[in-house]
Formats: sequence, C-alpha cells, structure tokens
Amino acid sequence: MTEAWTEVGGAARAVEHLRAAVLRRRPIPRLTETMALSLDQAYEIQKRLIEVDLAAGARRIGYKMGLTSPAKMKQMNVDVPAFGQLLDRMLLQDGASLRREELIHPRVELEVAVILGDGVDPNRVKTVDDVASRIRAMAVALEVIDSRYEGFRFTLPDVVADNASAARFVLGSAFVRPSKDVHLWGARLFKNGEAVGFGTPANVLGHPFAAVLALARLLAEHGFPPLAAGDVVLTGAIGEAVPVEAGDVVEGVLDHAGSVHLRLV
Ligand code: OOG
Ligand code: MG
Repeated sequence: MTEAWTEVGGAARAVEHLRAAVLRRRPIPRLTETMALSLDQAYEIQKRLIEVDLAAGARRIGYKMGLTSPAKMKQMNVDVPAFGQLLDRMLLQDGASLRREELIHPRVELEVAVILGDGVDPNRVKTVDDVASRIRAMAVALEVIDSRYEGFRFTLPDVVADNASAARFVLGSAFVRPSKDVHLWGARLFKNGEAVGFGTPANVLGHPFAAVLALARLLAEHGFPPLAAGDVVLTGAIGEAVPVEAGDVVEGVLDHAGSVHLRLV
C-alpha cells in the first residue's frame, strides 16, 4: 500500500529511514514501495537529508550529476539524470584507503570533475562554450556510490531522495585548465590492474560541460541555490559502475589529466 504524501511526517520518515541505512550500513526497501513520491517531493527529501548533515557541521562543497551516460541509464534502468549534493566529508585524498565496512555495497565510477571559477546562472549560461568560460579547473575523479536501497535498485524519485547514491569521491592530483576537447579524451578505469571500463567523456550527455548546464537547470527547477564559484561538480559516470570489495585497488586515467587512485581496505 502506498501512503499519501500529505500524511503527517512522510518526508521526515523518509529521511529517518535513509539515515538509519547509512548508520547501520544496512540497505532499506525503496521508499516508493510504501510511499507515492513525485520528483519534487524526492528533491525535498534530499534537501532535508542534507540539512541534517549541514546542521551537524558538514559543508556542501558542490554537486554530482548522475545517470548522464547511456551505460549508467541502462545499468540502473533509469533514463533521466538526477543530481546529488557533495559534502566535505565525502572527499578523499588521491591514493586514500577507504574502509569497505563503512559502506553497504560500494561501486566505483570514473568521471570528469570540474571546479567552477564563476557562478552558472541557467538564464545566462546556455552553451558548452558558456560553461567552459566559467570553469577554473578540471580533474579526473573516482566516485564511490552506495545506494541505500536493497539490491542497488530504485526508481528516479528513490535515487533522488537518496542523494543520488553519493558516498565518497576522489579527485586526481592534477588540476588542468578547462578544455572544450575534454569530451574526446580517452578515459580508462582499472581494478587491480585490469581494465574494467573505457570510453570518452562524450558519453556524458555528449559533453561533460553539458552535464553542468543540465545541473544548473535542475537546481533552479527544484528550488536549490545556483552554482557558485568554488563549487565542485562531478559530471557523471562515463561508463558502468564497478562493484568493489576490501583489497581492491582502483585507478582512473583520463588523457591529459593524469590518474586518480583509491584502495579499499
Ligand atoms: C545513481 C548515481 C549515478 C552516475 O555518475 O551516473 C551516478 C546510481 O547509479 O546509484 O553517480
Ligand atoms: Mg557518479
């Protein structure tokens, strides 16, 4: 049975369930199994979820776009991009060790990260060129996603409420100048020295800067503050996410931007 959203405490209960999943490292059933959720309501839950962290002293340092490539859309059976919020405590140093037991069922993705040098107002920034002029630097990134839902399965409103499965991320140590050619650079993902993914950032909505544009529009549409100078944006996985376990070493490589490493322990 699905409950009406208007029923008292719907959003608060959703936030409680999602937080409990993180704290106990135990997945929960999808919210939409017991709750009818619109996309707007899902973003409202995400907002409240993150407000708890912010109230506890966390800082939002940017955003992630997800489900921006055909590989990811197919893998997750969701065909509309979604965004999540990045907090300072999610950022790991290049080469860091991450304890597997901190997470439920982690997967790693290879992405292009951008650091903005300027705000992105979707009323004025309309093209990939416009976005390029607002980027201070780019880096190759690994994103560790960890859906709070059983079986890593969800609908679009579920994954939106769950902050787009955000868990951790690592930026490569080489920050490079923005290049409009980045969509043509070769990208490769290795697990324990074996190639497990390759492609180009053109997989991401045609160009990773187009993902920044899509993010700016989604933020406005759902009543979030606009992108600002200093924000980090993960533009979305270039290929499929790869499950990882303790003992695994992951490396991401992007032409002209070096590499990025993470070890699961
Ligand atoms: C949702 C997050 C997807 C990406 O880069 O596509 C994502 C998920 O697949 O759990 O971060
Ligand atoms: Mg991602």
